[in-house]
Amino acid sequence: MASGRSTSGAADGRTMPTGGPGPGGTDDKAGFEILDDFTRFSQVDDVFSRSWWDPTIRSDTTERFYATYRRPLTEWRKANGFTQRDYAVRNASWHVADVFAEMYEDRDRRDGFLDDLSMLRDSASERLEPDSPQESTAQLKQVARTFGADLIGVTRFDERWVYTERFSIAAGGPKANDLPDNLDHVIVIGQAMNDGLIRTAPSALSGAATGLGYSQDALVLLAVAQYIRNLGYQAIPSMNDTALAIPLAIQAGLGEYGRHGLVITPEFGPRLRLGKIFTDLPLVHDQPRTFGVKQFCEQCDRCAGACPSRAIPHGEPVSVALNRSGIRGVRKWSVDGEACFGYWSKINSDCAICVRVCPWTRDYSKPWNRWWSRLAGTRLRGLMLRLDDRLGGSRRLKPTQWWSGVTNRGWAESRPRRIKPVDFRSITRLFHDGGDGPGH
Ligand code: B12
Ligand code: SF4
Ligand code: SF4
Repeated sequence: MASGRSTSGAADGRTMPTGGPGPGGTDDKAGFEILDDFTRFSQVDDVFSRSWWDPTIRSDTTERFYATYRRPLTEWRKANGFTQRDYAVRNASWHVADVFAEMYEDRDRRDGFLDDLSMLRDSASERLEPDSPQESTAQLKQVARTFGADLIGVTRFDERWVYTERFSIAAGGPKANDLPDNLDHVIVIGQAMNDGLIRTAPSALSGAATGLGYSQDALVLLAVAQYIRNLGYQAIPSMNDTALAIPLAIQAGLGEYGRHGLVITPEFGPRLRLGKIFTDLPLVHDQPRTFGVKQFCEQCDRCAGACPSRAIPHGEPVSVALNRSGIRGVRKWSVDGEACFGYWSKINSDCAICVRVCPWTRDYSKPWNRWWSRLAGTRLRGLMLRLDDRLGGSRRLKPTQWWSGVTNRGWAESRPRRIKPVDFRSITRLFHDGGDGPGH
């Protein structure tokens, strides 16, 4: 990657002032609360990097966890969803993403995870000048959707979310995270994760939703970035590397932040993987959009109650980092990454229980779910939460059911056929509590 702007040093003239209003003054619209002690984050400190260099995280258990992604566990436990067949499908789903990640290991690169996706041709020498940024944005979105992007938004480059350093496996420590100059725009792309697989969480089988998300993301990001390069502009596609995806996705208008620390979108809820492209193609920016998630999470704590590692907070947003794997100076609901990853290592697969149980995870192609979300964003949110509880919206699909062809469970995916006989007393109680009543 061409090097120009070092993101690790002090302000370079375009650095956002800490505690500032964000690009274009979007912090208020995005619901961001950035405090004076804000400090940019280094990728060296995220839990995955720490599982390489930090003895308080790295252990025989974490080593085995990673090894299972190369060789399926055959004799681990008989549990439904953790058989050799489940590991086989999970690891196959990761295969394309793994090919890119391992392609340049000899150059100390892990494309898509610690380094940007670099398997690209150079930009065309002649630039095609668009009639207007509006036109190039519309064309970009049309191309991206055609290439398979489920969601796409554009925001201004915001250095606050760029990692100060990357993690070098060879050095077991930091390496530079340099971006070329003038990449003023960030395109954020969302890839929906497979609903049936997510419904089986926690299981090795549900990990296939993650792998598939990354493999599809890599292909879409590379193709869209190459399109931009063919127009004569710079484009750097990135999956988990380079910058924090969540604040960028919120600024680009993809969705709102939830208690479980994930972006919730009106189209897929939190069942989404995020990628981004840094570019100098002239583009117009989307605005953050809110649809009632924050107020809903204030009443709901289903993810916090369901998390087996108690990593998700029950209370108010806080500004203290829980450990060295948390960013400093942002008031938000924060997940304990050490605890979450500890659970993954124990079950030898990633977890997505918080995605499965979130009432916003539903099939929005169904009209009753679109109605549910419209009402969940109003004062009827308490009622909508209880309705989802009552109808078993967060239920787990047994992996053996998935293997026999069932891909949904509960009313959020299919029309509810067998609703329990109407209990008029409980309905009266629901209305009596009012839409804004306490959560469950
Ligand atoms: C490392 C990591 C993890 C680690 C460790 C996190 C850590 N603290 O080190 C663990 C194991 C916890 C993890 C788990 C999961 N992850 Co993860 N993770 C990442 C990764 C690669 C880096 C994030 C990071 O550096 N965190 C370290 C610091 C910054 O963490 P933090 O202070 O707690 O901040 C978190 C949030 O509060 C938010 N955030 C950070 N700064 C700011 C600022 C503002 C203003 C706001 C509002 C939010 C915000 O982002 C951070 C995400 O960890 C990102 C990809 C990326 N580059 O962003 C994916 C990512 C966040 N993970 C993702 C997902 C889906 C998951 C899982 C569901 C696993 C799965 N099966 O897919 C679980 C969910 C756990 C949970 N409820 O949060 C998605 C989220 C998509 C979405 N809908 O929002 C991402 C974006 C990956 C992707 N390519 O799509 N993850
Ligand atoms: S992924 Fe699992 S362990 Fe991690 S926060 Fe979500 S529910 Fe908890
Ligand atoms: S489960 Fe409830 S509290 Fe958690 S993110 Fe979803 S709506 Fe918010």
